[in-house]
Amino acid sequence: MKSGSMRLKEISLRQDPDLRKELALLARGCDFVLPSRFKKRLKAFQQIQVHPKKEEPLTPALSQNIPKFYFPKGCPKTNFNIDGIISKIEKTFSDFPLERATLEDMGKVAKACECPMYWKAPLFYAAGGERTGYVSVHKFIAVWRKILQTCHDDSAKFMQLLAKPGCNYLEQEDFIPFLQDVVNTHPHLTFLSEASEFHSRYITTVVQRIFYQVNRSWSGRITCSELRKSNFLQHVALLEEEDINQSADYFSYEHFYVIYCKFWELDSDHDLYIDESDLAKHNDHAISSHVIQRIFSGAVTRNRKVHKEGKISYADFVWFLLSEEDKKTQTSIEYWFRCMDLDGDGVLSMYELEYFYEEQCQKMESMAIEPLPFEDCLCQMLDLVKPQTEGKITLHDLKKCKQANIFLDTFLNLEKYLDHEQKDPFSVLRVGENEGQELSDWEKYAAEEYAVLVAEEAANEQWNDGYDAELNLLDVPVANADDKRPFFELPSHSSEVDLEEYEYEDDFE
Ligand SMILES: [Ca+2]
Ligand SMILES: [Ca+2]
Repeated sequence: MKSGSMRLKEISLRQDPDLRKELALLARGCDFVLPSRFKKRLKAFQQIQVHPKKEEPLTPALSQNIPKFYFPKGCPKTNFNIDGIISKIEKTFSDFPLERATLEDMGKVAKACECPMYWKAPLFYAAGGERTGYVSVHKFIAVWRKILQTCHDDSAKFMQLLAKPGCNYLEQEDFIPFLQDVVNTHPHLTFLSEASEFHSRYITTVVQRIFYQVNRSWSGRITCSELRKSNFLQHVALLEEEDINQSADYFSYEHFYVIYCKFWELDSDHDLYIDESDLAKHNDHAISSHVIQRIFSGAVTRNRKVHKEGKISYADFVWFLLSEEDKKTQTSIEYWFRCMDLDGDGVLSMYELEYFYEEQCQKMESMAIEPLPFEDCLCQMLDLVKPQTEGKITLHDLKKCKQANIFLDTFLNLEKYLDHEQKDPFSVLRVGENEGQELSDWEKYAAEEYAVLVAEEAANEQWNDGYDAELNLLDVPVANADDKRPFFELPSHSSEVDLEEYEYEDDFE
C-alpha cells in the first residue's frame, strides 16, 4: 500500500513545473549539476518510477469478483421493504396532533419501526427530540430511513441511535438517557419516581453491569461487535414483557438493591467513596488485604475514570462485588487475574501465588487452623489448573480449567477457601457439569442477600412502629422518628454531599 505522505510527494512532484523541466532535460541525456533541493526529490520520483506496478489499484474487474464479506453494520437483508416501514411510521404519526410525537408517544413509534418498545427514548433523542420536546414526522423519517439504509441489524441500529456523532462505540454516559427513560416509565420501577436521588444509583449500577458484561476488551468503549456478541439487546427487548427482576444480567432491581445496600454498609460517611479499611469490612474481613491493596492500586480500575486518592467509587464497587460473588464469569476471572499478576507480565508465577497464600496461612494460624504448606497447596492448584507451561498460569489456563473460582478463593478469600476445602471435590465437579441450567453464583448470592435485607427491613419497621406507638402513648412529640431507617437512608443536610449537586456525572468519575 502507498503511504499518505508518499502519495502527497508524488502529486507535488508531478505538479512542479521546474522539476518537470529538469527531469525532461535529464531524460534527453543532458548532464548538468542538479540543485541539491531537486536531488532529493528526483530520488523520490525515481523510487516512484521504479515500482509503479506495486501501487496500482486492483483492476475493477478483479475487485468486483470478490463478494463483500465484512459487514461492520450488519449484513444487508435482501427484499427488505424500507418503504413499507416508512408508510407504517407515517400512519402512526398521523394520529398525533400536528404529526408530532412527544416522548410519551414514542412507544408507538418504536413499534411502527419494528423495534422493541424501550428503544423509544433513543429514537426520540436521535431525531433531536430533546431540543423541541417533540419530533416531527419528516425529521423522524429522514433519520430512520438513513439508519435503515446504513445499519442492517439491531446492534448496528442501537449503536447508531446511542453513539455520539461520528463515534462507532458507546461510552458509559451514552446509556444514560435510555436508562433514565426505563426508570421513568417501566411499570416495575414507578415506585422509584418519588425517590429521584436513587435514579442515578440505579442507572450507575446498570451501566456498570452493561460494561462488566459486554465490554469484553475493558476499553471503556463498547464496539458494535461486542454489542452483537452480547445478550444485552435481548434483555432490552424482554423489558416490555418480563418482570424486571428476571433481567439477572443487567436490569434487576433486586440486584441493584443488594449491591447498593452492601455498599451503603461499608460507606460509613456516605460520600459514595470507600477506602481500603472500608472495603476490608466486606464479608467480615474474609478478603485478603493484599488483594484489597491491589484493587486500590488501580489494577482493575484504571480504564475507567478514577478516582479520589486512596478511594474507589460506587461504580468500582459494583465491579468488585460482581467479581467477588461469582468467580466463574469471564470478567471476574480477568478481574482477579489482574489483581494477582503483581508484575503485570501476563502470567501468575509461583512467587505471586506465594505472596497471596502467605496471608491466608497467617489468618488460619490466628484461627488455630493448621494451614497446608505452600508446596502442597501449589501441587493441588497446578493439578486443578493444569497450565500449558509448567509453573506459569496464564489467563487462558484459568478460563479453561472451569474451576477458577476454587483457585482464586484459595488465594483471595479465606472463608470461601475453607468452604471449598470442606466440600467433596466430586460434588464440585458435578456442579460444574450442569452449568448453565441452574442459577449462577451471582444470582444465588443476590437472591439470598435480598431475602435477608427484606426481612431486616420488615423487622426494623415493626420495631419502629412499636417504638412510635409507645412514644405516642406517652404523648411525647415524635422528634426521634429520625431513628427509623427509611427504605434507603438519605444523607442528612449536614452531610458533605449535597444531593442537588450530585449529578449523574459524579457516578462516572
Ligand atoms: Ca465514604
Ligand atoms: Ca506475573
